[in-house]
Amino acid sequence: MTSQIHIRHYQGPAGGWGSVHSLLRNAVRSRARLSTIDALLHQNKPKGFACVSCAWAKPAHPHPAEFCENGAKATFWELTTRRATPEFFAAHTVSELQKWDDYSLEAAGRLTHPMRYDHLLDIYEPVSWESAFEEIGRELKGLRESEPKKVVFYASGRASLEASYMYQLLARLYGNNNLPDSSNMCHETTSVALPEVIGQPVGTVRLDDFEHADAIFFFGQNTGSNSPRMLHQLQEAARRGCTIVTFNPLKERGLERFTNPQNPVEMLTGGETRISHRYYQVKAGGDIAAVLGMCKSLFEREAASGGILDHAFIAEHCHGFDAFRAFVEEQSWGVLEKEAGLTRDEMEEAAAVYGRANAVMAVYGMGLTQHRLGVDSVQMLVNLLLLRGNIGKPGAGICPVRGHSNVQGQRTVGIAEKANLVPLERLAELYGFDPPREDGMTTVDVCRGILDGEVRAFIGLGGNFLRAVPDTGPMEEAWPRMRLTVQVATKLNRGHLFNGDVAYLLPCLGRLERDEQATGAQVVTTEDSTACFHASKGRYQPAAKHLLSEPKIIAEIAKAVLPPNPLVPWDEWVADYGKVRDAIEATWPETFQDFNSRMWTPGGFEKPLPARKREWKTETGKANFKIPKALSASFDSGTQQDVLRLITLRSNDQFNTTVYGYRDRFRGIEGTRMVIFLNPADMARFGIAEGADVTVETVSTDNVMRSISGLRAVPYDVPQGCCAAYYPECNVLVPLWQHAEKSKVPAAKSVPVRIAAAGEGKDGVNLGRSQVS
Ligand SMILES: Nc1nc2c(c(=O)[nH]1)N[C@H]1C(S)=C(S)[C@@H](COP(=O)(O)OP(=O)(O)OC[C@H]3O[C@@H](n4cnc5c(=O)[nH]c(N)nc54)[C@H](O)[C@@H]3O)O[C@H]1N2
Ligand SMILES: Nc1nc2c(c(=O)[nH]1)N[C@H]1C(S)=C(S)[C@@H](COP(=O)(O)OP(=O)(O)OC[C@H]3O[C@@H](n4cnc5c(=O)[nH]c(N)nc54)[C@H](O)[C@@H]3O)O[C@H]1N2
Ligand SMILES: [Mo]
Repeated sequence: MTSQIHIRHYQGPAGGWGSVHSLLRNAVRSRARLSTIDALLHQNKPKGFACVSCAWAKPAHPHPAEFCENGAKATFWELTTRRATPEFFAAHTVSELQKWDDYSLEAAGRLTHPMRYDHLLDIYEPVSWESAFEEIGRELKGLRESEPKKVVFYASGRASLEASYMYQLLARLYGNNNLPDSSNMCHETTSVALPEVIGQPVGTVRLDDFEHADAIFFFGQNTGSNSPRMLHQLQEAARRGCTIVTFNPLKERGLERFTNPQNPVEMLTGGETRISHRYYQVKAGGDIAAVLGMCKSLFEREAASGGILDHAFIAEHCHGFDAFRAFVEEQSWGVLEKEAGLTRDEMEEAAAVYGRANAVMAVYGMGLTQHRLGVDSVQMLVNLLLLRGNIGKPGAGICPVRGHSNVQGQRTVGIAEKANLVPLERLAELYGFDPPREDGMTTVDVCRGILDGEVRAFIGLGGNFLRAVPDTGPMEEAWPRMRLTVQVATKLNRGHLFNGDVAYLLPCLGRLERDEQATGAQVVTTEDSTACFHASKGRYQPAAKHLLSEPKIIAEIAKAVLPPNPLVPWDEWVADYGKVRDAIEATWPETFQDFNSRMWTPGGFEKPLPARKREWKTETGKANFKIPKALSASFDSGTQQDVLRLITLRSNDQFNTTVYGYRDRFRGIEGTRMVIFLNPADMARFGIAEGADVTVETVSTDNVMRSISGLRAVPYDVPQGCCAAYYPECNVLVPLWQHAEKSKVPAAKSVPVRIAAAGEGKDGVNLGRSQVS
């Protein structure tokens, strides 16, 4: 950790020498194995492994080095030589570890032994796998007899298709559909929004569409930090003359300009490519209004001179057009300007770019999905695309950028709390049981259940649930009231430091490691953001000899809990993951036909996407125009002038709750994460000096005081009335009940806050834990 905080304007492009320096720094700080360089050369390659960082598509003809700065960081930290051994746990009580920050916990290194929490000694103690499975089995069996619906099976989006399939089957055989995953905090909004309007839960864009797009519109997705490999496609598109337009409250460097670190000429000459031709700093939650403004302008131009709308497409393929047009025409520019935080000229200018382009792609991320009206925001973007037939033709389409490297795939193979998304009849037939038919719990439901004492056991297949969810304070307090908590993980995190009566921390292999089972080295598969499936083969020696694979751990828990069922061959599946793929194929024959041979297809094999072919699996059989419920996706602050919209987001030096360092290069922050980015006019209005130490509190009517102190005020180019700070530190401020209306994704991009107090700037860094009172 650095003891100085530096805040300075970063002049460089995304990529470039900055990314090379960052890579080298992380190689040293993570204490990665020497073999990591070799590892990077196999990352995202047809016979190599799928990166453990983001879910961006993996091309059929990859670059010699198909990795990015942040993917490499994830690899370094996974192949670290540091180990969190039983000696480590003996030396630190869990109460002591609760005082550590996220970075220090991650830096403890890879877990090596199965551990059980001893409440009396307040430490984790090593145990044998046999005794762990025996006790977990006993506890779960007991709960299954009395309260099978009170057990939760959470998955973070990293586990393979094979592990995920086994996990969902375990939950359903156990007796519930309580299968939330990280997607419930992320793109569940997409999974709810898109089926209603285009009849499929995932995007329609494939990698080669980037070669044909005339314009690409970005909404609330920070490519440079969170899916940097996409910058290659964007750079090529921009050079070809494709116009790139961004809507984002913050000026994100990766969307401004990029130097390809793998291009020696660019690196040596300082060459860089401008990425966005237009950059609109929309207000947080202002996208519905901004897109409506674009639509209004398109209708006006159509009325004036025609030639703008794709009438043939609308007539043949769409439903609800007339009502949508009437709604758009009713809107007044004044109100749209206020809600979007953009001028009429800006919205008309964006509409003109859209109207000129033959093929348009709309890309989006958490800036749309994590809002109260996130579903409406996504559907509004689809409305825009439909006006000119921009779905189902080359170079066009909707492109949600998924987060975790297999989060989309987990849903595809049945990790879903919504029963109707899963072919339960097929499962019933294949495995001779009566699967539970009612919906299970979402992430928000699980949190409520834990707060109310309703949830009795939590099994976590990866992730850091407790740190990723809203209302950190009350959640940490309630968590230990559970009877059983089991975490399957590669690294120690804060979520492992709050424990039920019986608590286990089970270490597993990572995806980069060799996974030897009875029939030899195993291969796993994942699905990327463009709905392509890839094989991934681990190459490296496991971090410790006691690690088990995720499929093995799931199978052992299943065998310890469930009565024997000859139709569910847990041991055979573990011996040969190819047999799990056969079972996946048997469950979804259309999607996974010839799974075991096609998984090696360079670039992945494609999941059928009906909307790409203009087949609409919606209730109307058409693509639906949808009228948004309101003009702002955010809360309504009424006349309260001092309420700001807080955006919680990621730095360039983290993967979700995993903090790799204290350097957010693009935003010019170094040495701390305890900052708040404020508009200079708001700082002046509230009398906050640059570098001042501020306390921020949530504005709410539920009588719960949520606040965080010790955030340094950083003047930043963010719209007035909006501010931004890092997740997960600021999760203390996010109320659990503030979530997307239809998808229940926490509304982490628009928390109503007030600056409660501003003190003097302090020297050094304040990394104090956030307080909830
Ligand atoms: N290196 C790295 N890669 C990652 C991750 C990581 O933590 N680190 N996380 C992974 C995961 S799980 C996910 S889901 C993705 C997340 O990747 P992103 O979707 O990029 O998520 P955030 O970093 O939260 O940033 C969201 C962006 O939306 C903008 N924004 C906020 N509010 C609004 C709004 O109202 N309107 C608009 N138009 N923009 C807004 C913010 O300024 C920010 O640029 O990345 C994945 N990849
Ligand atoms: N305020 C706010 N909150 C947010 C967000 C936000 O933008 N703002 N973003 C939300 C989003 S998009 C997401 S996806 C969630 C993330 O929520 P999670 O997915 O629950 O959290 P991660 O931080 O990705 O989990 C990291 C942990 O996963 C474990 N792990 C890593 N690799 C493996 C593996 O191969 N196997 C196993 N078993 N374990 C592994 C390690 O122990 C590591 O510490 O957070 C959400 N929370
Ligand atoms: Mo995510």
